[in-house]
Amino acid sequence: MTAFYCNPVIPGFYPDPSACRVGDDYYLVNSSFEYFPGIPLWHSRDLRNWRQLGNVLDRFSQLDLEGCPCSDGIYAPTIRFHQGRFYVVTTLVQTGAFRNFYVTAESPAGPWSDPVWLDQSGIDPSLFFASDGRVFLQTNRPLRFDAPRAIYQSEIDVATGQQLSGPTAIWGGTGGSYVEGPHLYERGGWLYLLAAEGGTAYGHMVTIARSRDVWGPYESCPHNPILSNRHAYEEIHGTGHGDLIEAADGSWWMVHLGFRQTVGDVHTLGRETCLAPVEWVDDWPVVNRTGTIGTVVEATLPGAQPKQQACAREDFDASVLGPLWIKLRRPVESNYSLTERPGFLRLHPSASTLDDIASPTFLARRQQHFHVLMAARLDYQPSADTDRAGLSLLMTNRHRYDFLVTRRGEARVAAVEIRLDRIRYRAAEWRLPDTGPVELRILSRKETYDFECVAHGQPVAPPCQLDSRYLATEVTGGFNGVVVGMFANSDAGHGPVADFDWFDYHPQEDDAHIRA
Ligand code: 6LW
Repeated sequence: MTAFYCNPVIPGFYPDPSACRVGDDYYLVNSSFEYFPGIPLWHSRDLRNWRQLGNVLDRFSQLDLEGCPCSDGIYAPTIRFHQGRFYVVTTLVQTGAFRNFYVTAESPAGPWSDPVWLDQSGIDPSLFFASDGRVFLQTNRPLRFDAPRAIYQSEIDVATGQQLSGPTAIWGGTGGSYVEGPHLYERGGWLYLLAAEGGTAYGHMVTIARSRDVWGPYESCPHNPILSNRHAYEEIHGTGHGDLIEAADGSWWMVHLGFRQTVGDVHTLGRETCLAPVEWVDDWPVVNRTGTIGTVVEATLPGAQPKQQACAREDFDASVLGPLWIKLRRPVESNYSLTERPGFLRLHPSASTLDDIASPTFLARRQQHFHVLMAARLDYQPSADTDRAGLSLLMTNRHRYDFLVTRRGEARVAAVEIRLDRIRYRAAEWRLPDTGPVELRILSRKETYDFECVAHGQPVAPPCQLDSRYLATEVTGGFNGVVVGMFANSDAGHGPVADFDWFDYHPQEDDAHIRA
């Protein structure tokens, strides 16, 4: 029987995947940049259906993102399991420094330790536990611009993080730009060094080299790059930054990132987690037979796991939020309450706004589907035109669409505002009834967002439509994808609270294959 699965396996802004296996269980982590908590952690038994267990960095003693610009913060983590302990190693990019650290846990659900800081800088750290007990750290080029671009390695004492040898260049790649994303594996007497090259955009690729010795010399695979969609006719582009994994049944796989284009050859949802089958031929890996990957892949998965039903409505009845919810930088936790008004998420307004590199009141999740209805029911009585609460589709602090309730003089109004660098204007404004909750509904399609406001069960006006492509990475730059969230701010932070009764995220029919 022919079996198929669909990519991406984790849609939306979940880049730089790294995975490890413990028995029949697989664990996967992603980058998280300026969002808190950091490093989403997933579990699967078939490598295709992933359930988020939590976040690795969930307290300020592990992660303080105060003042962190967009797309700085937590870069590409690696997860490994060794002798009963999980290790996640990552980079904190802050104020021009690239500092690496790892945290450990006995259970992937946590608690994870406080950081153990490493001496070697450079991004994309990975740990290799050699069979003789030694532990090696790989990164891209440490921050010394006189050093050649290459993968660098040091030996470390993994109990303390202490560096036992200086970082040494072990492989310069195949000539592509941005040699990064290293991982080292042992198989059949060979050491394999995987890398990403070409930069994390349309020229992205995965390359590999092998050696008998951990320090090299490394011999490049004759069919490098082993994965790249740079010349492929596929909806998925930018495939790269992979991690190899041997499944419980002996089959091999690669998790890697890729992004799906929307109209106009741009992408808005960020870089997503994909899965590719791997075979070994002459002791070299061959990825998905062709070295390219698509949205539909012919392969038999290495296990079975029930499909996860996406929960469409968050009704804020529980006392804690699920792990998918994220906030900006170093959130002020007292601005968020699930208990002050039971059954509601109460947001206390911040003085800072989504324009600021600060920690404004904002609770968000990633937009994972092109075709999705995102909506919230908001009970809010603004008392001045500086009181603002609602939904935001946010790519960066300078690139977003706000859908908010505010005041214009005597009138309570809903408005759709465009924030694109210096281009800022109100695309629509509707007068609202003076009192009562309103529903803010955003219908996303590949090319558009429709904003519709409903009060007392009736739309207050026909929807306002905006083109989605101005939020694309090709416009905004950076490493992120669009998130959708609830916000509240006011002058000096003294305005009224905003009560959200529920938040809906309903993927529409067209994306059924992604959830199948
Ligand atoms: C990551 C680098 C990359 O550290 O983008 O896709 C950087 N590759 O390896 C940020 O995600």
